[in-house]
Amino acid sequence: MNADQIKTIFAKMDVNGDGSLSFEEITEGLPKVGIKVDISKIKASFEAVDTDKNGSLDPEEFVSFMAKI
Ligand SMILES: [Ca+2]
Ligand SMILES: [Ca+2]
Repeated sequence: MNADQIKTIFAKMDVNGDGSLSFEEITEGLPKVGIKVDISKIKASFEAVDTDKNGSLDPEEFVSFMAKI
């Protein structure tokens, strides 16, 4: 998956348009882009890449997230 594809997925999943992805947006959004969700795995990856611990993923954190799942 390249940077453009990840950017497109990010925009699709950012339902409230605040420029970051909450845990809910991730769990609800991944199935929509054809990615199977395993909640425990997603939660672990989410926490691992949320480096500023603000409970949501900015585009940069999301790139790390996509590399993990
Ligand atoms: Ca959002
Ligand atoms: Ca964050």
